[in-house]
Amino acid sequence: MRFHATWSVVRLFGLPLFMLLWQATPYAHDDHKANAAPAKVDRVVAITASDTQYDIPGIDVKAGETIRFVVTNKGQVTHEFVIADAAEQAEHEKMMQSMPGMVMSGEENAIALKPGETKQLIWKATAQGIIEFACHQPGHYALGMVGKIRVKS
Ligand SMILES: [Cu+2]
Repeated sequence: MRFHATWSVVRLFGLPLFMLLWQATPYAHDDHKANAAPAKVDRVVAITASDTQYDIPGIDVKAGETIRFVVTNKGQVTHEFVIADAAEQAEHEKMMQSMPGMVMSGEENAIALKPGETKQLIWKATAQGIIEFACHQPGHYALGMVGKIRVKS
C-alpha cells in the first residue's frame, strides 16, 4: 500500500511536493484518516461487491450532499471501490493494469476490500455531472465492475 501511494503521488505531483507532504503528514495515506468522519453525512448508501459486480448500477445524488458509502465485499477476491470521473477512472485503470498485485487503497476516494471486509468511504458531491465508482483489480472494470453516481442540482 505504501509503495503504491508513493508511486501515484510522485506521478501526479512530482518528487519535491511529495517529499514535503510526506514529511508534513507521515500517516496521511492511512485508510482511517482518509475516511475520517466529517461533521455531517446526508445519506448512507450500502453497496455489496461480489465477483465481479456491484449490487446496484448507480445512485442519484444532489450536488452538495455528503454520502457515506458502506461497502461490503461478499466475493472471493479483493475488490476496490474508487470514486472518480470517467477520465480519472480510465487513468486509474491504465495504471493498475500495469501493476499487477497492487490495490487502489490509501488514496483519496479509494478503498480496497479483502473478501468479507466492510469499509466505508465518505464522499461529497461537489458539482453536477456523472461520476463513477469502480474496481480496478485486473479485468474487473472491463467486466463491468463500475457504477454511476449522477449528481444533480
Ligand atoms: Cu473487483
